[in-house]
Amino acid sequence: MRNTTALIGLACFALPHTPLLANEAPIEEVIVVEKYSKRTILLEDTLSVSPDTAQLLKDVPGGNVNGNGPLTGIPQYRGMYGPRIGVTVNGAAIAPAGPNWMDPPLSYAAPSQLVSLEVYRGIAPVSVMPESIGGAIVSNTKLGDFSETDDWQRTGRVSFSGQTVNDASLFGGMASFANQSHHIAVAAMSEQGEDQSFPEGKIRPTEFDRQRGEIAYGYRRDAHTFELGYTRNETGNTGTPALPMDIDYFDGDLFRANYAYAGDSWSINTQLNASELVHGMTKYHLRPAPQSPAQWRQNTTDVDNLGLHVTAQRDDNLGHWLLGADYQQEEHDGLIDNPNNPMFFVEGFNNASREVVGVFVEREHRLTDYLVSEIGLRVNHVTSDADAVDATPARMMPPAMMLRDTFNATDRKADDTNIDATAKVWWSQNENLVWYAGLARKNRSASFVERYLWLPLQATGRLADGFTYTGNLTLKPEQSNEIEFGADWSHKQFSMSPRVFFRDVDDFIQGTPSANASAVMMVRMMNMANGTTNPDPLQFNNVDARFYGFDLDWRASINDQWSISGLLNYVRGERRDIDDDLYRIAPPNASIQLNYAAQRVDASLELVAYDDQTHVSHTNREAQTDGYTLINLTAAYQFSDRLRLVVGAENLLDESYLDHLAGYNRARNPDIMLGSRLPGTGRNAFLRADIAW
Ligand SMILES: [Cu+2]
Repeated sequence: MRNTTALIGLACFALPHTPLLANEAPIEEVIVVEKYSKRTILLEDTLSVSPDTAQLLKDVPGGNVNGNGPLTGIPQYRGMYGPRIGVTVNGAAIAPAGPNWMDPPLSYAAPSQLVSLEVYRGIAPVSVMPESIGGAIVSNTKLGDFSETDDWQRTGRVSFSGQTVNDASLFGGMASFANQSHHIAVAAMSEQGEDQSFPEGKIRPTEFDRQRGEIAYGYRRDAHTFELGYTRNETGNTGTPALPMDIDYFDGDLFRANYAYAGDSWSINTQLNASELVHGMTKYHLRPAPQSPAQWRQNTTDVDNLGLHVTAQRDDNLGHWLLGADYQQEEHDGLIDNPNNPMFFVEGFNNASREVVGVFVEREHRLTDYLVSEIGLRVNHVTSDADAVDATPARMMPPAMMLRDTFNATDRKADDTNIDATAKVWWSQNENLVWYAGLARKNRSASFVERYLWLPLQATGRLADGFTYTGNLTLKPEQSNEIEFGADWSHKQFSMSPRVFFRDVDDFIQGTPSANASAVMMVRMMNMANGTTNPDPLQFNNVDARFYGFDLDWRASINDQWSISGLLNYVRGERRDIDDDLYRIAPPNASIQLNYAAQRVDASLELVAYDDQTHVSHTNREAQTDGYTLINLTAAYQFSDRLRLVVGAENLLDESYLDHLAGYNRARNPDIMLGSRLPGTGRNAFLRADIAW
């Protein structure tokens, strides 16, 4: 079993503590690319109780999270978020069922279920996944593993946790039976919480409710391994106060099948996945309903995902070749209606589909004992299509009729061929210092929302800026050209990994004031009919953007028990075609942790500081925020091999603050004005017990 020292200091990420040239290691192993190119978070070792896996990204340099609700954290990495960040869950790239990403891909990896989270530092290799222009996150559920003998072995674990800020509780457990050839595991999880508190009241609605079950089977013979897995996800009433509706349900069935062959110099990895996700959301069941019954709305959506990822790796004396191909398909439907009016309907998306076929080759090559390179090339063919749409407004209001008829009369098929290339190099100057440089050109084609949203709606696939949007059938792919530099410096007692990056994105897809007269007129007519004051709509268009900044993590050990570690993040996102900043970019921030780790005890005191965000988007009418400082405290005690208790407090001083990435309040609430930025949560005390056998 895991022992306390493995939990060293609550450091959730694996920093390169050890000197690069271990005495016993042959000189060939001087540079282990894996060590520098990503950060791995083992959730088993983290002491968090958040139900939202994305929150853990704050422990990674460059990482942050855009929060739209308690289960709806959207990863942000170096200023990019949404579909620009590639995410896989057990090998699957999941297109969310919610057109507003109420179920971001990472929400299908629940933190209570023993997940490992690998966050690529900077430029992600082309082999990891297609279209990951902003970065890549790979998560895998850990449900035990094969043992080394023929005898069956049993392992298991249950976790309980509770927290005070929202009276949330969680129960999770897993059991695994394995010998050297077979491996069976089952896992289940149930969690719920009430509305979150902040110093001036409650954030409504932020209740949540989620159940999940998982079963996996693995078979191993010689060099061959087969695995099958199935996950059932049921999310119930869950608030998303930054969005116009709340979650009624998410029902998901996720299947996966893997085959791996590990030969002497060849290895093959095949991952097949399919999922069916069904979703309902409303404007009236969790938040105060609109006064007029005519304005009640519910939206039911679904997506079918199918994916295949195949790689073959050949190792040689100087590195390895990686060849591969992948396929991703998603197909979406969405229907808005009103339970008070059976006549009313809006087909938001009808069979909107997107397909990516990719082939790639990657070479990791040791040029000298001190110089290693990784070169990658990928070609993606992206096609998308959508069927004709209809809606009651389009039968009654001329501008909606015009939008529908134009959409239906246009060729909606789109097809792009995108070529990505990456080149990275690591140079070990001495045993304590490795220099790094990376260069990449990557592309992303428009998402189905950006392309096929035909009526001005607040369905933006992540933005939550309060604007209505329409899509654009003629969007060109985004093309990102990036360069990054850094160093990994590690001494016995001190290590530090800084990176600077600079990225120009041509044809960046961004909402700009709509030039479509019908869309503008439609929004104005709806304002008159409903007494609302929605601004004129935006339309997704190609603009030019730039991202730059730096980030680093560091650690210093004071003695065997005490250490200090920290993060520092700075990113800017700007438009290049006009004088404006990009929307919803993390403010400069830093954290410092004082860690204590002894035989049975782990404790940490953390100081998190966010600066003002004054670089805001005028196009998206984004409000500035002030900086703030939070103090968090955690302690874990290992009673025995079987039992560990964790206690902690987040926002210990009950600081009142505004999280720049939290979005704006869209639900009527006596404690928070409509349209004002959502506050951060107040003091949260938590307790967690892990029992393992
Ligand atoms: Cu939704």
